[in-house]
Order: sequence, then structure tokens, then C-alpha cells
Amino acid sequence: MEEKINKYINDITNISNSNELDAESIKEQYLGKKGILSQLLSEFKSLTNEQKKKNGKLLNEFKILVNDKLKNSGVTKKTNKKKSLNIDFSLPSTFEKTGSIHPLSIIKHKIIQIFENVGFEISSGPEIEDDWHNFSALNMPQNHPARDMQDTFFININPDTLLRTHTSSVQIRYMESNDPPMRIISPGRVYRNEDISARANCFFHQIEGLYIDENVSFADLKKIIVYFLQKLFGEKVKTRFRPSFFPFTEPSAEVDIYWGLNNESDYRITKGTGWLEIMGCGMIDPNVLDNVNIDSKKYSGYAFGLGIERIAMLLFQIDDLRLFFENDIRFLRQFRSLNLS
Ligand code: 2NL
Repeated sequence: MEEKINKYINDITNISNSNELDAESIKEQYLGKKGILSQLLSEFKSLTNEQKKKNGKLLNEFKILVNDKLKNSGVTKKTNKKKSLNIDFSLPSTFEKTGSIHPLSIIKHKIIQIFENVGFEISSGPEIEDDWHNFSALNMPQNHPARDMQDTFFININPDTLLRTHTSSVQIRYMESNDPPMRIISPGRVYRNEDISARANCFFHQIEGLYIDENVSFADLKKIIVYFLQKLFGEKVKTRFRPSFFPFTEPSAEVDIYWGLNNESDYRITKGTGWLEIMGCGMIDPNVLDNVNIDSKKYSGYAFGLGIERIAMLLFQIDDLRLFFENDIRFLRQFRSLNLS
């Protein structure tokens, strides 16, 4: 056996530095299943202990030589690759980190879905507006307090360009270029010049809706609002309409839901009344319809508006508005399990 090994050692030492193709065949010839090393090893098994001592060392030397020969050829690398495929498939897998849907988007889509299910269409429009679409067409005269520089971000004074303060401007644009009947909602970001706090931000998100047709009544408005609040807060929700004022609707109302007075937080957020203001609404002022050339003698309509942040804060029990805009992933990750359905 000793002679045999020495012969192979001699052979492998004499092989000139091989290219990759040679290396492949050398590998097969020496290290393959039925290769030289394998044959030597099975012969080795039947040796006496005394012989094993002598030949073991030599055999090892031979093996190192073969491996050295193959080392720089890339073939041994392939061998390593095969080894690394030797995986334990029963191990638990590692999960890729996935993103999550922003809580405001979750609520927005929920609300959109509710209105889409009863025939409302979505319309959108520019965030940079002019005076007409944001104020004048909505029955807000030149000296109206809501036009105050303190409340509105003006980009330019003459001609007026400003950041829209509500998405009513989108609805004005829609009414100008479409004919009744119409049934739309307009979700979007709006801007107000407010000091930033837990309750206020310089921008927030709104959904406004309107329906215009012949003979639309306040009863229709009440019906759609109650339907919407039942879908959003549950069938058992208790609602009430309080008379209010908006320049663009007459009559106008604010809508409350009964939140309850079960704990300290309920007292705080309902100011001790148990009732929470959720949205505003009303019958579209005939002046607004005339402004967009819709015949106010033939048509009437209702409109409503609500803030998305407010609803998200209630449904997710978030007590600081700023959390929505900081994009702290520790906050956002908490909504990972929620989706848009
Ligand atoms: C609120 C109140 C409201 C409207 C929005 C509207 C739009 C047009 C015509 C008439 Cl184009 N009205 N929108 C009407 C009543 C209330 O929003 O508290 N929003 C957060």
C-alpha cells in the first residue's frame, strides 16, 4: 500500500498547474466517489493497526496534495458551495421585515369604502388653490374671518394663491365641470396656519362629500350620515344632530356620537358629556350652487366634512396628533397587522 500511495503522490506532484477543465477531471479522478482516494481509504480499512500507523500519515499527505492542486482552480470552491447547501430545513425561517400601512391611510380607505359601497365617486384636486375655489365660491365673502392671514397659508397675494384650507375646493371644481346628479367624496390633505400641538397641526386630512340631485332633503342627509357612522363605529352607535353654522350650508349641523363615560379618558375626550363631535354637514347653500352654475331652483344637495386624524385618534386610542407625522417606526409598526379590508 505504501508503494501505491507514493506512486500517486508522485503522479499528482508531477501534474502541471492545471486549468479549470483539467482540475474538474483531476477532482473526479482523485476525489470522486470511485476515485483513487476512496479506493485507498477502503483498502486502508483492512490494514493491521501497525500498518495503519504508517500509511495513515502518507494517505493524509496525499489528500492534502490533491486539495492543494485544486485549491486555485475554483473547483474546490464549488465543493464548498455544495457543502453549504447542506441546510437543516426544519429550522424556523427568518422573516423579512415588511412595511405597514399608515394609520391615516387605513382610516381613509375604510371611510372611502363605506361611501363607495353606496355609489359615491372619488374626486381629487390641487393642494395649491386660488381664492375663488377655496373661499369665494363657497359663499365666504372678502371679509370672512376664515380668510384671515392668521388661518390661511398664502403663497401669493395678487393674484391669490394659497394652500387649500379644506377639500371643498375640490368639490367646487367638480361641480363647475359636471352636471347633476352627482355623488362624490374628496379625501385629501389640507393646510391651516395653526400652532402645532397634541390637538392641532399645520396640515391634516379631510374627507368631504356631497350629493346633488332634484329633491334632495335633510332627511337624505341624516340617512347617509347615520348609515356611515353605523358602518364606522358599529350598528349600535348613538348619534345626534346639533344645529350649527357653516357659510356654505344652510341649514347646517354638527354630528355627535355617544362615546360613553366609562373611564377617566372618556370624561376627558368628551368633556364630561359622553358625546363626541365627529363631523359637520348641511344642505348646500343655494348661493354655492349658483356660483358653479347649477340651477338652485331645480337642484338641491347636501354636503358633509370630517377630519381623518380625529377619527383615527378615536379608533386607535392615540392622544397626540403629532405621532401621525413624525414617522417614528416604533409608532408605525404597531399597525403592521392591519390592512385595508
Ligand atoms: C367640518 C365641516 C363641512 C361641507 C363641509 C361643503 C362643500 C361644498 C358645499 C357645501 Cl362644495 N359644503 N362642505 C359642508 C358642511 C360641513 O365640514 O367640520 N369639517 C371638518
